[in-house]
Amino acid sequence: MTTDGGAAWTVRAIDGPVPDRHSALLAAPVPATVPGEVHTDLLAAGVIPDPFDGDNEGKLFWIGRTSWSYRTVFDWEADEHAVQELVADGLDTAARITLNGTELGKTWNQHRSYRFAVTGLLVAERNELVIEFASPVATANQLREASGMWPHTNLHPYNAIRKMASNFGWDWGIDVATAGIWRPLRIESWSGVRIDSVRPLAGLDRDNGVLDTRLALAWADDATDDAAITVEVGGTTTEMTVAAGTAEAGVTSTIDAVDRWWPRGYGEQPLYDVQVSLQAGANEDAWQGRVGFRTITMDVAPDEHGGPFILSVNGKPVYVRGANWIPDDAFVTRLNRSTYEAGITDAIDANMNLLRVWGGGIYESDDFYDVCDELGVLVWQDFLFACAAYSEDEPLWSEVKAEAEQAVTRLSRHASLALWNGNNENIWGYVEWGWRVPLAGRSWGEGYYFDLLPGIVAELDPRTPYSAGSPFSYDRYIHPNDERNGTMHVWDVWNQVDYSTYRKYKPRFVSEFGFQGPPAWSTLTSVVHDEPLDPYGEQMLVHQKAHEGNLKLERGLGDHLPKWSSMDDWHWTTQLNQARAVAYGIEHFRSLFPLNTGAIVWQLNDNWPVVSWAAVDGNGIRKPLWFALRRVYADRLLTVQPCEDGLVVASHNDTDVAWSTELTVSRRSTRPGGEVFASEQFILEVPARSNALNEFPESITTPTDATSEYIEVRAADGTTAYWYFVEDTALQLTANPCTAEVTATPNGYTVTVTATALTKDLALFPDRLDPTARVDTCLITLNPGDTHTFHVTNTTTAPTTITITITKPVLRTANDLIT
Ligand code: BMA
Repeated sequence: MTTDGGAAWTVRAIDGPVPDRHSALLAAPVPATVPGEVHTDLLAAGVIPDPFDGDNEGKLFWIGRTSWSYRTVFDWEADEHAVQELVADGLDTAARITLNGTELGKTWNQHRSYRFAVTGLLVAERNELVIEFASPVATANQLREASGMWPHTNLHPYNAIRKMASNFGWDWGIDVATAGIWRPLRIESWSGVRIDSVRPLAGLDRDNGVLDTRLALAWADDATDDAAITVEVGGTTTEMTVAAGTAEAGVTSTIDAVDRWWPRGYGEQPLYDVQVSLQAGANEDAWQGRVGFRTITMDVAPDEHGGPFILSVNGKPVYVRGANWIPDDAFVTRLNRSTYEAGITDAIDANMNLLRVWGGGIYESDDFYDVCDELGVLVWQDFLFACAAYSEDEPLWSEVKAEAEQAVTRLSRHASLALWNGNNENIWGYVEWGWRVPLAGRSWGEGYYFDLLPGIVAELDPRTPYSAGSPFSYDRYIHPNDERNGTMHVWDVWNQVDYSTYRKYKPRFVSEFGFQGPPAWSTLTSVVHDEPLDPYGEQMLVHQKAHEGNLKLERGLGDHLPKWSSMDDWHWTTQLNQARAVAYGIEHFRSLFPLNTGAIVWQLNDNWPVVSWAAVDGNGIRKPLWFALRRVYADRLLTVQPCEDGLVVASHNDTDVAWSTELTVSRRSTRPGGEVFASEQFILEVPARSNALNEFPESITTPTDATSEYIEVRAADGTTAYWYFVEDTALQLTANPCTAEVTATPNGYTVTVTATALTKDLALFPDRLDPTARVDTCLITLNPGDTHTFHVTNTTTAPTTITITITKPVLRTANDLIT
């Protein structure tokens, strides 16, 4: 029934500021890839250099201001079917589609799929399909000029057009404003009836699984045969027949004693194949997908502290340890199942249980949600609105309606889908960012978030909760970013104030907070070639997009770490400060459990090599922040927290098994030898899914000299926590506190470090020697006499070379920033 639309595509420029040296593009097309994008096509054709490199971003702005024409010629062999349609799963963005000279339509929504009738337009043998894309930058500007300005962040009026907002550049994102046929395209030929969409909604009735399979059917004008529909799931087969012309059908299947789907950390992820088949006379169609049986609820009902934000799966509240997810490549057509697996594995290995697909990106491909289903990662899906006011006038309203209906229809089956969220920061923006004056009473998006979108979710995916926005207080008369109610974004830390401010908040749920740091050295230097390298270098600034980013990196040091005096120290200091800042926040939030029910850090990933809030950089290297997240997102976390009377051991046991372990708490010297001034032991008992706050004996919390003493909390099961009475800038740390020994292994080497004095935040950066090398641990604190072994893999660097180079800047400690 499905035929590929064509094999060989080309792309050429139609008009725009094409530089003279590329004027040939106006006349002679270059080969194109479908699905693909014009930037990646020009790159593959050798026309442009890598947009990520150096200062190429600005040099390539002309591409986003140019209109492009994609063309293919394909053979068509007439078949016996009555209907032919051109199906485009995604066009980015302002497109005009013509087949054999007949215009099929014009589109301007990247987030929709389209189906064009082409019956009678196809000819035997040679058919010409042309899709012209108007410049997205010019289109957005024109739309703004025609309809007026709606407030937005960043440079371009991305809110005027339904295209991925961050593709126009963001405070971590390259401005590429690309165009192209970004999702598959094909011709479908059919007769009688076809399955237009399937929504298998999996729910529970006590121990039984109930699958409510909703079908939308499309019928040919001359169809007369009834359709027999069969749904097979979990060993049950359910059949029904519908009369010709029936647009919608529902089939309910029951699976006795179904195995429930759980997020990771709560149980297994059993998935059930669903097979839908349809037979109408001689015509048939089929659909298959997988579902998981579980319930998800969002509880925001007011309590004595304000209003909580609790996601529960199968009735069990989940403490969210999450990260915000942005499109994983500025050129999203380069993403595939294996890149998604790598990204989601980064989340899982850091002990996360939820990813929030942020509203300035895309509805990801099915691969993303399939992997999340399989691995038990909950997905919080934003509708695609971010940091802007959006007109509710036509034609935008109808575009939003169509795209949201399609997205909910496509994604509703996924077991991992935990929440639909109306927008990112737009309610907050309306309340606080000065939009009311420029809007002068015009619409700003409220109708989407409080009316259209919740209506679509209630109709098409009633089993998944809906939230109007993030942040939101679930009460329109309370400030949307109120810490006592619902979700909160903590952004004064990083933008304005020291990270110690995290402890001033008692947020019910933090859905964004974060701190910048540079990518790995090898990632940075693969694209930044300033000589000498400097945070304010020309190419560096291309790779630092945040408003006053460098100033905030510097101010963010507070008195935590000293100011750098070399580029090597800038890099290590800012990476370390990023990791410490975010860890500090999460340790505090978890100590508030059950008042606080989760944290979603901004952001897991990058879409190119850049200085950003990401934990994993654009080349896939895990930054020190990632290792800090792995520690503070562990199932069981021990921290030391200040309280009114001094200090407490705060322990969060986010597992179903009670935590009982012997704790040794000691006050020690930071100096060589690490003299133990006081030490006590007690049994820590933390029930399942609980928090405990234990007081310290006074002998531990009262230092003789605050600048040379620290507290160590060590559990018999190996968990540790540390407390320093002063910041590192005042702490007496020993220079060269450790020695390192290198041993070759089959695919790399190990580095065993032995401490002679307190060694703070030991880190190894093997990418400095070989960009492909990866290391398993980072930010390790060692007492004198302790050893730690780093395992370096994926490198062919000869160990003999390494032996002499395992020193600064490959091996680093906080000590060497202070001493
Ligand atoms: C929040 C996010 C993003 C942004 C981040 C860092 O506002 O929603 O828009 O990238 O802060 O500034």
